[in-house]
Amino acid sequence: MERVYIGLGSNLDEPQSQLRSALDALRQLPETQVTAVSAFYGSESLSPGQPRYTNAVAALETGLAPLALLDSLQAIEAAQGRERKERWGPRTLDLDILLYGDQVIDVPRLKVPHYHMQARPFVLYPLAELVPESFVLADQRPLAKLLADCPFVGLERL
Ligand code: J1D
Repeated sequence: MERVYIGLGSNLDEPQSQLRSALDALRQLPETQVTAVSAFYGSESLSPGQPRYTNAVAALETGLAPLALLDSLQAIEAAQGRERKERWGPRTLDLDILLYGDQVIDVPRLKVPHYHMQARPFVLYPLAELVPESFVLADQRPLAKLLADCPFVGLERL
């Protein structure tokens, strides 16, 4: 079993309900337990002109291999009506693998630690709720350093 952190995001069709449904779906995955969930956070979209996002982070213990887990997450996104029209467009549900145990993964479909997480307060602050203060990412970056470089600006704890 590996400890995995999943980033959840939504800015369409009642985002908080989308996140709750996604958490229920994560709880149904085989060989998987959801062990902790952060608070939900509201923030403006990084891409202008979109509705506000709701984001959270969940901790999982899973026996699913990384790409099997990614397949499962994409199936949950599809089931909740995500349309992949625009890469950075509004979304009913976005599920990202932030961290997968202490593995560093760099294949075309999957980059772990997630390649945008260091610049995203709506990922780092909920993650910080679930890990010890001394937490170090698989690529050896201390979470405290990433937090210091990414101020808690524009985040609303819901
Ligand atoms: C694709 O990336 C998938 O097809 C995967 O194959 C691949 N991928 C690579 N590594 C992955 C990993 N570790 N986990 C999951 N998929 C991985 C997915 S993708 C990636 N898209 C780019 C995004 C989606 N989010 C947004 O665009 N503002 C706020 N406040 N909150 C948000 O959540 N999200 C945004 C934007 C619009 C930038 N602004 C936001 C938020 O990053 O192509 O979806």
